[in-house]
Amino acid sequence: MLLVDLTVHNYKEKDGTTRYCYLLPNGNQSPTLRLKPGELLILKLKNDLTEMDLPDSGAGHTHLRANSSKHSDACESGVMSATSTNLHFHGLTVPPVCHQDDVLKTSIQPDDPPFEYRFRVPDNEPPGLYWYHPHIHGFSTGQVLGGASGALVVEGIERANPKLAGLPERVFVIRDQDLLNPNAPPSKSEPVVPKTLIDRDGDSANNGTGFGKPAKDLSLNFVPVPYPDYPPAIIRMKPGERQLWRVLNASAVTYLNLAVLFNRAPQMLGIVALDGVPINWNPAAVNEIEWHDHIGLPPGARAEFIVEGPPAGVPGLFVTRTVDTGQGGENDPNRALASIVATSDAPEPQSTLSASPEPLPPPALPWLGSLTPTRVRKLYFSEKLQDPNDPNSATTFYITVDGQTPTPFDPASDVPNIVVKQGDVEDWIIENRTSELHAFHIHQIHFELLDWSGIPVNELFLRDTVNVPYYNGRALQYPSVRLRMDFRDPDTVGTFVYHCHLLEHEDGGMMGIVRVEPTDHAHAPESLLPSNRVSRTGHK
Ligand SMILES: [Cu+2]
Repeated sequence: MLLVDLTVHNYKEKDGTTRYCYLLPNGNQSPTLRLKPGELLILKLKNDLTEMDLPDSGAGHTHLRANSSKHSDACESGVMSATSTNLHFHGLTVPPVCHQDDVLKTSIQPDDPPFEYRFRVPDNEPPGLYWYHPHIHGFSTGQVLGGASGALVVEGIERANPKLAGLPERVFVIRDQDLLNPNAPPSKSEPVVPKTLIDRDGDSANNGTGFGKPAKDLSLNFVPVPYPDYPPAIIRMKPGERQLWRVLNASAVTYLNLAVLFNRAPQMLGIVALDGVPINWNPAAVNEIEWHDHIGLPPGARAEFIVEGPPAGVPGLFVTRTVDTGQGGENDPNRALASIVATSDAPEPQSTLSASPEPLPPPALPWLGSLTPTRVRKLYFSEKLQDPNDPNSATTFYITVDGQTPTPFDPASDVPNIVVKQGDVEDWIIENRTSELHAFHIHQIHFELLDWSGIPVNELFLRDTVNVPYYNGRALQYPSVRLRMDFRDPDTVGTFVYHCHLLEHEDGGMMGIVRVEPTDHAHAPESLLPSNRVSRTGHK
């Protein structure tokens, strides 16, 4: 059992930005939670947020679902304000009910006593990197951009992949934040971006040049790497040492494209898990390690990979390369994250994987990709300027089930956009009708990427967040992904959300509701029946 007392706290920096963090009683920030499959987590969250004249994010409205008396039930209040908070455990297959992983109604206010999250990590949860962050609709961006996020490791990845036995491991959380030096000219070492390529935000037009002002600064485990000079953090390793790096993109809006360079030459990275699931979780997986020289990570996604330290004296660099996010997207240029310094006296990471792991039994359920989907649904991302004649007016963001009327997410309604039956698998085609990338994410479940704009890719591994390519305005068809969605686990029964993981888009309306109905109503726990709005308690 893991007992954690966290306080979510905010304060104003000298530069006027508001920072958020989770504090342990000893003052440590945003701890990495480590849990074994089957282990109980009891996390008490105290809301210590104060009003800081936050910039409006997204929809920006304060929505009171129900009665907002001072000590309203945090399970039912649904209050959405800048000082409300809650937690989402991204990637875990735990039930979408209050005190576990509900974000639709759970809302903790500053006056509330510490709120208890209590759940058992499922016995069959794949070992890997998950994370926690607040998920109050309309206010997620501000809190996550401010730093409210942390890693959660389900231990035992070396039991799924024996090649990892005995490796030292490190967890890297990459966050984004508002630019520290928004008015600084680009570094002198950069080529000058022609004026014609600069968009209205003052960014380079994001045409993949890799240069220009980024939309947000990045930090690596809270060490900021600010524009324009990107002074890197420092990672010390022993020369040639193999380590497992577990990297979380906890950015609110920034896409990453990770690479490790020695003397500027890209090195091979041995991917062993994506989005918390080992890539050899599929019994038919050919490789236990997939070697690539770069790894794309949309906001919310994770990658776990083997890195070898540079030879002694050879300078190493951990970087993110540019991502072409489309005309409507943010500028995500090339930039350094950390220098890798190899010396024989480098300290070892704090944590090492077991040297003689007991192998995990193979998954009990058949591989998702080997099944026939019960049905196929189509959804699409779209955007609309609130004043079509004013390109600077606010944008409304939509994710719409094909055939339904596009409407931004309505927190006052819990009418599902999609109803599925527990036990089913479905294929969802997600189309992008906008000129920027979106990152499709769904709570509670993982999926398999089958097609990329109609071209079969049939990935042999699972994801919970996937990039959807942007529309270039010319092609005859919108770009899309086809996903095999897995609703077999009984823990998925209930009502939860899918959304774009660029949190400005989610806050701005790009979210929908799915309800997973139990196969047999007669045996469903009362609290999970869709008509029941009174007793959504997750535990007693
Ligand atoms: Cu989006």
